[in-house]
Amino acid sequence: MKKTLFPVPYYQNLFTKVRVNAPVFPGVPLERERDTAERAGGIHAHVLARFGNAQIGPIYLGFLGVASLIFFVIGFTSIGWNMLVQVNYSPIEFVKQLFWLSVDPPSAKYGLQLPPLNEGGWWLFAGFFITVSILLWWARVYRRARALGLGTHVAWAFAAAIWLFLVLGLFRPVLMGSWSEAVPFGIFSHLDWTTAFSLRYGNLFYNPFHMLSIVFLYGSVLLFAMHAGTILAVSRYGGDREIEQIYDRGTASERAALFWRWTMGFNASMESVHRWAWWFAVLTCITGGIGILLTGTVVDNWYLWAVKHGVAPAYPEIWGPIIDPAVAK
Ligand code: 07D
Repeated sequence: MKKTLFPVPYYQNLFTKVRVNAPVFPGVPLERERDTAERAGGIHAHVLARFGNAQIGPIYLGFLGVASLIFFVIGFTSIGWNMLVQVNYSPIEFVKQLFWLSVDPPSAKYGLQLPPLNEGGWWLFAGFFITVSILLWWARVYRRARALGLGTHVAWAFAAAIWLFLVLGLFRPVLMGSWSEAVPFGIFSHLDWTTAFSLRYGNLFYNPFHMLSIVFLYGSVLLFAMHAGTILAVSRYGGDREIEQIYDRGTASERAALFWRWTMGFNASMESVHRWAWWFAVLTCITGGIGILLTGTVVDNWYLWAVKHGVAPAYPEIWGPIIDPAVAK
């Protein structure tokens, strides 16, 4: 027992100097022999214990994971090779210009047709392989969770992010009838696309789903900071053993709860705080996807939409009525 104001068990956490050095633990045995067997490798690295678990691996090498990696490598390297061609195969120029290099979707004249490879075809090619890779990885996350007897919460949170990804690169371009609407693969080019998109549709800040998405994004950050801060603050009482704290009567969880009731009158429980966190993260992408899907399909100018619905005040009509620039002659 450590000598403190209240007797508490001396518990190992990030701040203690005790590090476990034991043979690699392959993980719990599972019902299906194959799930237990397909575990490759595993080593200990002392430095990792400062950030998480000291043991790396074993990693599960299943069909879905290997297939996903193959698709990703094909998609990713097809972007890389295209960029290398753009700098005439010069590795130095590749590094110097990397942030400006881009593989762009086809121009509007192709609509949803298959364009020549050098006119957007490579964008479709890479997008197809990366999308398949992400979907396979999703299936892997789902299947591994089931194999371990877990809930599938991580997979469904990942699905929310995939929803936004598919809206940006597939669903909205298809609804708009043109691949040219999609996001380019490039560092600065995708940033420019984002600004251009916002300007083209009358300032995305007026899109209520962009507003909601920001609320949940910033809300997630706030919840994360509150939860992480709380648990670290009570970890000296064993608060980081969160599951036990749900049913144990002890000082950690109850102090944390009282802290929040003292400071703001309400506390989440050890369990519910994770539901709050899950929903906030997931809703960032769900609301974001709805906002993007509506843009250009249902609403053409978010500023004019906001004025019409009393969200934003109209500018004074000094030079006549304000009309949508997209329909101006
Ligand atoms: C993007 C999708 C899931 C990702 C997956 C991963 C690969 C790997 C690798 C090829 C994150 C896929 C993996 C592809 C392949 C290789 C190497 C999740 C994603 C599955 N905004 N804005 C949001 C703010 C402005 C704009 C969301 C703030 C301007 C557009 C979020 C501000 C303009 C879009 C947000 C601000 C503008 C967004 C993203 C401030 C012009 C979107 C949520 C303070 C710059 C996206 C509804 C997220 C969206 C989006 C925040 C300003 C444009 C809440 C804080 C006014 C076009 N903005 N924004 O989790 O959903 O993304 O909008 O100014 O599309 Mg915005």
